[in-house]
Amino acid sequence: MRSAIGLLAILGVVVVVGVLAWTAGQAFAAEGVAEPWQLGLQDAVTPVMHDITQFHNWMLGLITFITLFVLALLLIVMVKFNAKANPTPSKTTHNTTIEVVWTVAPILILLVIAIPSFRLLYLQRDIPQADMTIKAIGNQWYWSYEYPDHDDLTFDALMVEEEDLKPGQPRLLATDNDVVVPVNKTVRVIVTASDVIHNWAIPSFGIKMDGIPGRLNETWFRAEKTGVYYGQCSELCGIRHAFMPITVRVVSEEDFAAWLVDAKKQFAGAPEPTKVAATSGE
Ligand SMILES: [Cu+2]
Repeated sequence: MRSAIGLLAILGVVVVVGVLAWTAGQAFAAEGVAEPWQLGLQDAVTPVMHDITQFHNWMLGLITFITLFVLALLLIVMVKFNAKANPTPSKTTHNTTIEVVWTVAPILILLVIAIPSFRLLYLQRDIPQADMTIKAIGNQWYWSYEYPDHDDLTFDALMVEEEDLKPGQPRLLATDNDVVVPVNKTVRVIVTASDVIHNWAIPSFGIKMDGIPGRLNETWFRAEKTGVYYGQCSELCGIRHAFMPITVRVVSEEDFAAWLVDAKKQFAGAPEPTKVAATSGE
């Protein structure tokens, strides 16, 4: 009986945590940045992240249901069929109906998980007709950005050190130069790296893409709301891995045009973008 109570307590905690995460997911989520003690995912601002959130909530519900169902079965077994309550156990070894059910039911459960899961995967992988492209290059330990559609505008984004933070800038997340993109435009992101593997990740966009030296990876987003959204390098890349954040500022189309004019002037003296070595034919 004591072990039964222990098991019950553990399962109780699992259920409580699950239910808390389920109900509190939206209530605690801040925009573009995680809050202390936040439960659940950050607010979605792209179509992909909306689907990820939906899929996550649906899976959490399903898992909670399965956990409760198994808990109920265990309790029935412990109470009804222990040695005291059931001293002469039945010798039954087969029951065709139950065997069919416990084979078919898991197959159906896997199917209803697989279908939305693959749909989500295709949504992420099939990059729609892009309005513009940006290239993110991971370096130890900062990000470089190129805007190939806007005169190859190029700049670096380094973390703002704690003593230099301006009001409103979150610690370890703000950068000196932000990636600026227009709202409601499909942005293709090409991700690569110059030294080791990095990862360009923004939770509220539902993006997490490896930047691999010598390779170009592609992803996309369409931000539906103006605002500032933060992310971090998500591939362990060396001693300052935790200090190469990503700041994306989503602005109106007019503000984007104005920023472009300024940025082209500000970064005019920046060095030429890193070119992949070409075969010279010599
Ligand atoms: Cu990195």
